[in-house]
Amino acid sequence: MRLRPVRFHDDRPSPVTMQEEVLLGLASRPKRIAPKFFYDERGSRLFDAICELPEYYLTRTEMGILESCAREMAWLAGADCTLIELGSGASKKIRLLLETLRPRHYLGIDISLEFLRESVQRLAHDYPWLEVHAACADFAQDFDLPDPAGSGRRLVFFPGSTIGNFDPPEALAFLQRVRRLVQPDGALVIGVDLKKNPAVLHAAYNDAQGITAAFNLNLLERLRTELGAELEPGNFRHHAFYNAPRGRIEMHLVSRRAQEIRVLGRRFRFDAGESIHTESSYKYSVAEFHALARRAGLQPRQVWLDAAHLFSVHYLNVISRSRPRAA
Ligand code: AVI
Repeated sequence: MRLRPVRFHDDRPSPVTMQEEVLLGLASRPKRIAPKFFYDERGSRLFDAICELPEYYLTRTEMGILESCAREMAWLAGADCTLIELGSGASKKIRLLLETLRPRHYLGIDISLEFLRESVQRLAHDYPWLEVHAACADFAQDFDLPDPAGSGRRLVFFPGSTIGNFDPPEALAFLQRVRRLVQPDGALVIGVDLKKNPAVLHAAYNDAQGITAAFNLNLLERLRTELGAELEPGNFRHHAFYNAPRGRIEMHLVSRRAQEIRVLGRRFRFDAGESIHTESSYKYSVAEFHALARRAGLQPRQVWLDAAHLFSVHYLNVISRSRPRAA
């Protein structure tokens, strides 16, 4: 069997970006580091382990929804589309869509080069009929897309409620960028975690095996190995809680004591109990998410929920901006 080569586009943020962002974040008050820096190779593997946890209902619930709505989604998307996945291509979710939608082209975009390379190679191997492209890029920022397809309708797939990791203005800007990417006739399929009993949320981000804690603390290992930071990860602990007024889970790395760390020649002081805010995970009601999508120029076409209303999958079309015809 002849394997088609994967077309690879490297648009990685340079290491300077990570250095600058980390220094800026540690100098700000409260201290913060963006969640995209969780995903080095180990971080990506820890995240995969999180997705298998009994408490982390998001992944399996979204998968269940996709299984029951994939045929309807294929009908909405039509034949021969270009499927663009934001995030890695390792999951069962993209395989389900590839098998049901049978797109002509697939483009996987991820910030972790190693992870992306591996996952798209596997897709290319398993789906020889598919033209596979991969782009290593930070989709949280403006990025240029290689044009894999030419003409086919573009369907962007953004699963896992990663939209929840953006603050609302960033989420709006992101949806506006996706609209530009898929216009004039494309669509966005997006998984969005729903507001629910805070105890369920708390358990999902404080699992009994401590995998989420390891995922959070891995960020400090990354600062040590990649930026030569002088710090002791054991001097920090994982903390996650639901901030109800803001409708989000917050993850923090809390300093266990007063201490000083050094990063790239700069010193940063921590009081005991002071934290680095490492992630927000916003939860939306269906109505809140529809309102956000419409503000971005996307028209809700369909929404699918699980029976317990834990999670939602939205199909959003581009709102055409054509001028009304003169009477
Ligand atoms: C990737 N993202 C949607 C996950 C979330 O639930 O916000 C990341 C995560 N953080 C802790 N557990 C999982």
